[in-house]
Amino acid sequence: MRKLPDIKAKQPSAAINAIVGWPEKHESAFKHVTGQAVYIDDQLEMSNQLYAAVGTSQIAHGKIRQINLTEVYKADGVIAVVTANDVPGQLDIGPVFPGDKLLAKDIVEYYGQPLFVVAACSYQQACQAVKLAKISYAPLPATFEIKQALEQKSFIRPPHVMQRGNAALAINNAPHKIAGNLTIGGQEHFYLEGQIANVIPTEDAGVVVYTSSQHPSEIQRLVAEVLNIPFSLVTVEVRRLGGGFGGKETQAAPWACLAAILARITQQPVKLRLNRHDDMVMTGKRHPFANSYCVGFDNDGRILGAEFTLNANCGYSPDLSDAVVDCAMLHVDNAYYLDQVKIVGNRCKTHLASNTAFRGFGSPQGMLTMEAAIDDIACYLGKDPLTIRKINFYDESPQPANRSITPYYQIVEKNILPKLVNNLENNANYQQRRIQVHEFNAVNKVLKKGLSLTPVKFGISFTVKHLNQAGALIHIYTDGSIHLNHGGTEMGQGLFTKVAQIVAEEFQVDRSNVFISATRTDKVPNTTATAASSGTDLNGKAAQNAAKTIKKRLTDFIAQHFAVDKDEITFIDNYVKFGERSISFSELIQLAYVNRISLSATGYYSTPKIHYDREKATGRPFFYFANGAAVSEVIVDRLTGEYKVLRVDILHDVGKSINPVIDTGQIEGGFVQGMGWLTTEELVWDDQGQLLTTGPATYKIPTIGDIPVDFRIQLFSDTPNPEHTIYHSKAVGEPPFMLAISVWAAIRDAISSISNYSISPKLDTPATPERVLQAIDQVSAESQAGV
Ligand code: MTE
Ligand code: LUZ
Ligand code: MOS
Repeated sequence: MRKLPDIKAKQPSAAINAIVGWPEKHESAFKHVTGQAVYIDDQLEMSNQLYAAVGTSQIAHGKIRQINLTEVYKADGVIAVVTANDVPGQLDIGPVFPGDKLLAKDIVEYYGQPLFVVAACSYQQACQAVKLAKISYAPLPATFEIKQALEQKSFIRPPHVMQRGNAALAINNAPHKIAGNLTIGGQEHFYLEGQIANVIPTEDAGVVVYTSSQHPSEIQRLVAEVLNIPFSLVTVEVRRLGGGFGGKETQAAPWACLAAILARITQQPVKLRLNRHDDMVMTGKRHPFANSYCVGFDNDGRILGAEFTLNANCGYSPDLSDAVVDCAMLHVDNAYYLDQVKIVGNRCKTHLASNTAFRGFGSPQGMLTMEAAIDDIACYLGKDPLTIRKINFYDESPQPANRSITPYYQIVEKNILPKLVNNLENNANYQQRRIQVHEFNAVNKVLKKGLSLTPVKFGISFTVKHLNQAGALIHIYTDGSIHLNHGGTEMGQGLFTKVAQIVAEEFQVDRSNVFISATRTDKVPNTTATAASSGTDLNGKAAQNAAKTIKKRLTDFIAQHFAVDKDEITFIDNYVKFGERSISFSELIQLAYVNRISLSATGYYSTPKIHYDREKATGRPFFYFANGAAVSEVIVDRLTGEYKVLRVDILHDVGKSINPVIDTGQIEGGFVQGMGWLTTEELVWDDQGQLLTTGPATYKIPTIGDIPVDFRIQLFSDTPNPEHTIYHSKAVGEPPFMLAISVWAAIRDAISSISNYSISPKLDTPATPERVLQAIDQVSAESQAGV
């Protein structure tokens, strides 16, 4: 037992650093760069560790005639082999709707679908054994393309329509109309750490699961269902992910479930890690879309009616596709008021891996379609696209005229975009550079420059209402150190840093006195995936609430113990002051402990105000909107289709920033990842549905050389979130991804210059140099023919 503290008269001196608003570095920054951050494959292994490998379908669609695993069983080091028939509990691991099979049974539906799994004494032995399987199939016709699926009416979930007024009539009555279509490519997540899980069997048929998942509670549920045991016997731990980007929201689960079954059978720890090739082949990606649009507009370019059909390639199973396509539909308006509007969303079933969440969750594919239409209108009317964008913006504040209502009847309140865009237009010298670009293009035959400013309005909240909740747990130990836990997962985005800052701020102690701990289902239960950019909004508030509970107990205790008024008590600079006296935080904790005050508390938060009726497509699905805008300038080689991004100016709104360097990092990373999606990252399948781009040699993500030469990012200052979010901040994880649309639009602008801006080029994505060259050829031919 320690000596009881003396009550000091001394005033606190040490200044608190790194609390809310402080540009503190990522909690693991040093560990990331030095290689000391422990990922699952770095964890110490047990002496009886086993390693798993997955056997997969080698055709895209067919009946399974026979799975002969005799040679697999006999192979060196093999301890156990599991097929669909050996799954002790449920075989279906669909996250929302049934349809995602842990292992194929009777039928295979994509090339690379897991059929069986092997545990062996080494990773190499497991991989070798898998190759010895003899599987025969009766092939069935396979569908890979959206067009084909639409013709066959092959949908994984029913189509959904959102509409207001009579769009067709409004388009028909409009002075002008334009129709177009756009094919949008998918995207591999390319998290640096691949999918992995390590499962350790415990007493009473339970398991401890280490997984690289954005959704520990869902892993807990699915492992329990697959093993047929109560959820309480499954504990899931996630310290950090080496990137998730949505790819580990649902699709980290199969590997944890398979390892769990093997661990159950062998009663040994089993680790399942996919190598890059297998990861790319077996897991789903961003949904490719084939969209069409039709807009009617007046002489100024004001949109009077709009129709959109959004067709997503969902792959073989439902996974999250219903919500992903909803999210595309909810964002097709982007920043623009659409008076008479009809939006159709189709979820096409194909024989490919099941496509899943990816930063933006379908909304980038919706927004891109709208921005294509806007640029087409500008070209048609011979106006600057920025003029058309501005004229169609939602009003700054709801007016009686009501150009503030989204197609789903949520009112856009306090719209800061018009002001933000004006600001960026001036800071980035848009108008002057527009003239310079024209001058440059007039005298350069081979090199053509393009410029574009595009905005982003992104709704924050899970559209499924009950997901908008979070929990936290705080313990203060008797040395005064604070142990922090919450339901969010750290995937590099800086969530743990921000939540620790929030807790340090609440207690007014040094940030270094708040100790971050791994996310665990036995500490904070029933959590939501860390997704939809709401990690900090939800878990930050929950942790703050836990801290407030303890702080209130401490305040009550001081008031009673020292006979002072509660109003006199302040937590400041690692001390608590009351009247003329003060006590250090750690001394207070000691004192509270011996006076039997509980120093542990849970906290909880649920987002207010939101509701959504999906059938009627009306409500307030989003608590608020996040905004930003970007100006991109590109230079395109007319002869080769190659291009370079010369300069990017971003102005992004994060409300009152909890951590400006982490927020800036998210904006940089999101933008560059978006640029990769729209430019260099191309997924290629052969005509049998086998993915050919299975690694960095054939699938090109952006590298340091692709970063814009001149990259200027600013946070829109003095814009606290009008809603009561945590410290009036705004979510930042996904919105900046869509700022990259400006790069694609700038490339189109450069190509259009060849026709003296009379033709709006068709440019599907990714806009690889090949596609850019095709567009150049097409625009040249059409403009020579005088089309
Ligand atoms: N940043 C890093 N470094 N790694 C990631 O995996 N995922 C993105 C974004 N930023 C991701 C990231 C996605 S898809 C989401 S939804 C958010 O982070 C999730 O975290 P948040 O809600 O805490 O912002
Ligand atoms: N939105 C949503 C999301 O409503 N549900 C989700 O699961 C989700 N995941 C990622 C991003 N947005
Ligand atoms: Mo992010 S796509 O919401 O995981």
